[in-house]
Amino acid sequence: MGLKSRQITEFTPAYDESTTPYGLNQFTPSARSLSDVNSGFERTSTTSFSGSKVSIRMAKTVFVGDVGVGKTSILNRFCRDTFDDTYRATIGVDYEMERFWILNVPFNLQIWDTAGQERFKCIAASYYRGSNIIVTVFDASNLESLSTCQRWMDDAVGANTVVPIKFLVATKIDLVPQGHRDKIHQLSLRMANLLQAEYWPISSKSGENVELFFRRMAVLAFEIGLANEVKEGLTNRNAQLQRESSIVHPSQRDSINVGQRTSLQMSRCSSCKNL
Ligand SMILES: Nc1nc2c(ncn2[C@@H]2O[C@H](COP(=O)(O)OP(=O)(O)OP(=O)(O)O)[C@@H](O)[C@H]2O)c(=O)[nH]1
Ligand SMILES: [Mg+2]
Repeated sequence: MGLKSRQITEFTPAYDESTTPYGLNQFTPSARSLSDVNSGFERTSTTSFSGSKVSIRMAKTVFVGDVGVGKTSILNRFCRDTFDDTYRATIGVDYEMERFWILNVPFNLQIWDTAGQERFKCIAASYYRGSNIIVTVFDASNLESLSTCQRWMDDAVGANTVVPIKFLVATKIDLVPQGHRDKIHQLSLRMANLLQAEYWPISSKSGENVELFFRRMAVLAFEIGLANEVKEGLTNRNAQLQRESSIVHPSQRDSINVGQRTSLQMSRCSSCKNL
């Protein structure tokens, strides 16, 4: 569990707004009105939301990528603000939960950190399902790990029925000499474009861009989740309306059978008054 809750009041933009597939760069009116509903809520407890007007929104995030590229280190930097030079392989999967407050609305980022080692592939892959976000990570100082990103992304996305939000993260950028960074960005952006993913260069060692990247994940997942809720609401409402209009009411049946009794055609029985 993360150490602190995080307030987000400003929408976090993409690292490179000209190339991201997710053009959102400000909160939508739906998010703002949700915020208004929650504004009177006391944020003193992290658990007592049931029965109140606040419901916790959540996104499942899965980190994938080659062995040793730096997935666990990203989480250690963000969740605990620590960095360790010693490599300790992840065994199967690890789990973290981070709580954000986005415009006064509680939002949980559920994070699954999978092992890059081939022998854990099966276990790790069993956690891909139901993801809202897939983060494919590569080591910016080892471009071989960039070439496998498509396979990691395809495997993780393929386990889902709805395409998750996709990120491509170049980590360890502290190891890339300044003069080479542009070249790395160009290659990474090309891959991000191929994967239809948003690109972020970060360093867990220096902390560069780590906080911004997580905030970006949270606001995008929050907004896209909200848009889906609205869409589902509309779809359910349309289906309900369709069901209602396809019900042939006894009084309407009469009017169809006895076509000449036009006076009956608009008549309804007493139980329909409120329809
Ligand atoms: N210089 C530098 N080293 C890093 C960075 N991120 C990770 N490392 C180092 O890279 C090694 C591997 O990092 P991990 O985070 O354990 O890699 P992983 O992707 O989780 O590896 P698996 O769990 O085996 O899949 C460790 O020795 C880290 O200290 C970074 O941003 N900069
Ligand atoms: Mg790891």
